[in-house]
Amino acid sequence: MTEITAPKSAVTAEQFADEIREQLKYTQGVTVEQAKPADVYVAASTAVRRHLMDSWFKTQADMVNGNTKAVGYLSAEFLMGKQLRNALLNAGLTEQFNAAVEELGFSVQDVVDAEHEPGLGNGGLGRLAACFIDSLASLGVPAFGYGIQYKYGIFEQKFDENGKQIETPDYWLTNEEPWGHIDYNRDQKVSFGGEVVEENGKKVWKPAWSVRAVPVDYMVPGYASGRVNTLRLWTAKSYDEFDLLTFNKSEYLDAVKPQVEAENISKILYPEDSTPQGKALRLEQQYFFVSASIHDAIRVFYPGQDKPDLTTFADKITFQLNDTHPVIGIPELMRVLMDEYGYDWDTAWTVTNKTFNYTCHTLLPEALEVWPSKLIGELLPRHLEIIEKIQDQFAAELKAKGVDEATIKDMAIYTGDSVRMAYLATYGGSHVNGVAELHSQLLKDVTLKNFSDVYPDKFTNVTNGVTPRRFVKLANPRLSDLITEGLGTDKWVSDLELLKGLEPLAADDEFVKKFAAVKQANKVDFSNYAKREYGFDIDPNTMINTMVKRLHEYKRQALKILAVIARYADIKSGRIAADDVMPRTIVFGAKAAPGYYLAKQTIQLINNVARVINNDPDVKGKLNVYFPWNYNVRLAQHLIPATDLDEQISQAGKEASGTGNMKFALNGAMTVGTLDGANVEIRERVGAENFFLFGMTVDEVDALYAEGYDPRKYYEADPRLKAAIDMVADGTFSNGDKTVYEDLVHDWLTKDWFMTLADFGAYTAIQSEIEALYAQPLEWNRKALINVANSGYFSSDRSMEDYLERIWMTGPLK
Ligand code: GPV
Repeated sequence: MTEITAPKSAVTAEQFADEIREQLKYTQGVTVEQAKPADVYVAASTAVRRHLMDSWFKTQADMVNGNTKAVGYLSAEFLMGKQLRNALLNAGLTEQFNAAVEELGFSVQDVVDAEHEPGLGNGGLGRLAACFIDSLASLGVPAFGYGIQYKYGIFEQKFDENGKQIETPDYWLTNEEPWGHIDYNRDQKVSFGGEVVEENGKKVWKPAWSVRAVPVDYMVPGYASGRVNTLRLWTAKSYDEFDLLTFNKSEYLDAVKPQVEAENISKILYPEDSTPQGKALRLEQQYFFVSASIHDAIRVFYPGQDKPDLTTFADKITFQLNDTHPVIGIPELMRVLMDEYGYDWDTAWTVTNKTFNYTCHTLLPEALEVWPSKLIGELLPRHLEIIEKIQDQFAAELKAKGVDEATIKDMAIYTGDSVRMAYLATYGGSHVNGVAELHSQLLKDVTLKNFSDVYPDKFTNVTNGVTPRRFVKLANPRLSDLITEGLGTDKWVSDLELLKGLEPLAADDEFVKKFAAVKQANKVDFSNYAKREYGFDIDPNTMINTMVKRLHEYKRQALKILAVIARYADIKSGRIAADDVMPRTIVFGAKAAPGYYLAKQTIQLINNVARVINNDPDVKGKLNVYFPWNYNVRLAQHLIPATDLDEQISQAGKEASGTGNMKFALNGAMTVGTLDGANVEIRERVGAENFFLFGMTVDEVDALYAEGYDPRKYYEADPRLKAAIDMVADGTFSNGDKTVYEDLVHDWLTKDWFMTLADFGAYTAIQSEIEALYAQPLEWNRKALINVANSGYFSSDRSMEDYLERIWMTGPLK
């Protein structure tokens, strides 16, 4: 007997169909006959939202009335993915929805496809925030996600006829968006500029301009918890719809200017990943959402109180700073406590220090935000004063602790010229965490070493995780059913460590064959999807070998594409007989930051390698390369369950964690990877014999730098590597034009900052091991199943439990 615990609403399919009809008729004003799939999508979404409403109210009431500290997850990005299926799952309405939609004469697929994914994040950091709020709701922990409702999310990626990336705006709000509820009556005023004056011995900030922050609320339904939390995304509106005086002079364009300027603040998501973009608008965005969120939390937790006792603030809510983007919240809370509520500095500092915690997501020093003091002074003059005072206090504290002058200078939060946001976050909050064991260790040993020496107790680790609801249950229904069958229960969806119970089944050939059949069926599905969406002809009987993530030098897509070129040359030159080649389909997915030149060249190269290889009869059926454009959450949900082999090949010591690696392991892909980020922990858990490890370690990388790295040596020493690079240089992938990849090749041969060439030998060497195993499907699938069985740790539910215990010191609502 299989135990089924998934939420199931008592509503029948007929009732749900009636609710959709009502919505269509009374809210949207269309008949069922007139309705398009997009209308039904809006109606069904609104209906599900209504089913969640009572739980949403109850969760808010229990949070405010009870004594459970809430979590405020402050994040510039929430990469949510589509909402409908997830909401249906958590409301227990999936079957009713499917039946109702058919009864109304629509195809379920068409209705689900009508949803436009909100791309309000760049990559791992934004998706992590989405997984975390899903887990908090599922654990029943009261929480707010606080961020920005960008009008334009991450750009839509296209490729031109030369294979170059083209960025086009993502018009995600052009159609009705049923999930976000705009709440004009819970707005906040956010001010900028102006000056600070003294009035009766008190500092008073006289800002020059203000914008209206209006919340747009998204429900965050928990799975089987009965709880629904809130994601509150702020949108910027102008206070002066238009300037009447100007308008009377009929200078129409000038009249609407203030409105345009105010609304610019929440207009676009900066498309950078791991590199700060030093723009005034970005700082405005950061302050905008953080200031509104802090005031919102005071409104929520001290309802109707003119003189709230804010010394208890840190007992009401704990703010997690998702990287440095929201760190301006530290001086903002100081300012609010002192200037708006009259507390003294020390009281304000104690509260602020207790309220904030900081998660660092990088090891790249260039990714830690540093703002010019001048800019902060112009936009937020009072905050700059507070930061200066924090610096004075900090320096005195260090001195008292016996830290030497040089080190105090090295650690400066405020240098005079600039403000280092990571240092401000580390000093201003209670805890700092990295996102995988190795990363947290390197933060202590290298990136924030001085801080860790002085404040060792602040530092901790929480290894990232991913939500099993979206990335297993929704993305991979076949595997989900098989897991439930194997375990005799579906409880694993909210207790992922139960997957461990699958391990004995890896010895059962019949079960392993069922597991293999699931993967094969998923590959067929993906092949059909890729045909429909992209026009690709992917052979589902080949190994699907995937590399999906942002395009970045440190992630080393170049290593993969050079290995593909080398393999192509092996076959072309007859060094390997075509018949001896294990057929592979390589799938890339990656967006490059629009200003990141080498990353964009790499995209162009991948597209052109794909064009040449896919059109070459000599390698037909043996090697194919596809690059579906616009990689996003939706594509991830289709591609990950169909992947046999996943690439996690960053240079050791550069990837903070990675979360794609976790999604693939949970969906029964094998990983080829370096000892970097969370790969280390994945390998520890699934077993070294079930993971394809290659490449230099962090220590080996450091040693090679120290001795002086010369990429050309590797080029000269390895004929296959040389041949591959020469093909890029000689125009093989650019119709004979040698200039197209000149800069890329030059970089490889003279700099190669992330040692792609040095790891090429090890990377190509492990391919024969991979292919030998793939030639034995039963053994391959056995190992892949062992990966699934041992990846339960990588649930974001576990990450949230770690944060609750180590950092937030709170728990589920009673
Ligand atoms: I800093 N990350 C990101 O997506 N954007 C950023 O701006 C920064 C970090 C990523 C890291 O690169 C990943 O290793 C990590 O898994 C992810 O954040 C979530 O922690």
